[in-house]
Amino acid sequence: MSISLETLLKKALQEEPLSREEVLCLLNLKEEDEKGKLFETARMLRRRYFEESIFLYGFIYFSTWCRNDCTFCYYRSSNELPLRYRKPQEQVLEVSTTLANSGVHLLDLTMGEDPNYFHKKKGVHILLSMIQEVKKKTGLPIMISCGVWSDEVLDDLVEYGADWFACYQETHNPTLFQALRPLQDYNRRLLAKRSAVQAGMLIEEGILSGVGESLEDVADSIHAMKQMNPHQARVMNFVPQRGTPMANYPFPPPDREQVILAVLRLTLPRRLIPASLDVNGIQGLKGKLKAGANVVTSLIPASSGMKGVAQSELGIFEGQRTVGAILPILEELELKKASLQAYLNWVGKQKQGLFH
Ligand code: SAM
Ligand code: MD0
Ligand code: SF4
Repeated sequence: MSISLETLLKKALQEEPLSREEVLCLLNLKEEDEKGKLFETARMLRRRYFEESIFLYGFIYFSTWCRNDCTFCYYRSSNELPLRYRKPQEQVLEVSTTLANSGVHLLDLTMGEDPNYFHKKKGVHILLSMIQEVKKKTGLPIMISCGVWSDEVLDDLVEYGADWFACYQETHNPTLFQALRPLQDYNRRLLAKRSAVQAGMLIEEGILSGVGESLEDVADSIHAMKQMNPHQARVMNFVPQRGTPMANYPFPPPDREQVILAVLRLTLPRRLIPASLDVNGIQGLKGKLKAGANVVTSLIPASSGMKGVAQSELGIFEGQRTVGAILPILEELELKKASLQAYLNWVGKQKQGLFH
């Protein structure tokens, strides 16, 4: 039995759960006007919970060294092309302060699974102290995107000031996961997010689009994310990387990512959904905001010497990944930067929810 798009979107607007078949029907939309209706519904749901307010996340990729060999990532251990760095705490503090002064709501401290921090007890302490100092200096909420850690370290992260734990599954098809993240354990990565919640952190889950997944795989991921109910959920189009086994994969069309993002908004209307500048930079921002995103991520100060992940350079030097550069775009879409207090309230409320 086929169901009309209007009925389906009305159901989503009433926040009735969508079946797998209905999610697939949305993911399959081809006509521009149909996709337009999907995006409009996603925006209505965003407005219901967040009005016109958008949150902004500063991004600090403080070490590009990594022991893993993810096939999609420029910084995989076997890629010899990247010029790698490990920034000293002093510089991390400097960049954090610049970002905080520019008006971001959160600082996302990110690294590869850098053996210097992972393998030695001392390494973990350097990381913990960095978190503590950044928090002390800026007072902003902190997200840690540093790979999979033991439950013991997750507790320490909270103690030293981490508020968020980001760790993307990329796909919820275990076979595809294994191809994307060879030698990493699917369940361990999944369970780390549950442990992070138990430790007292908010969590972010995410998937990649264009890495060989089927639409059924995407529907399964959307279902898995509904079950997990992460505080923030993302999709990012895969950006092919030089020097990697997936270098010749096509760059998926932007609307692939936008449609999945909108379906995520329909599935998790009260959650944060990012529009990352790390996929197609400032040019891609409007489309993602129009599809229902309510966070802009991957803001990087122009002269910081820090890199992005999927787009290690795009728009950074030109200052296109700064608060000042995106404010006019928000205004054009009749959106506005949220107040810091609004963000702190949201995070505080979600944290209270962790213990119920
Ligand atoms: N190293 C940590 C990890 O893997 O969890 C944290 C940082 S990792 C670089 C952050 C995310 O960037 C990955 O989980 C993946 O979703 C995304 N990413 C990496 N390479 C990408 C690419 N080529 N295209 C799109 N997204 C990519
Ligand atoms: C972003 N480049 O938001 C960042 C990164 C990690 N938590 C986030 C993928 O796009
Ligand atoms: Fe390392 Fe993360 Fe890149 Fe994988 S995605 S190679 S874990 S930096």
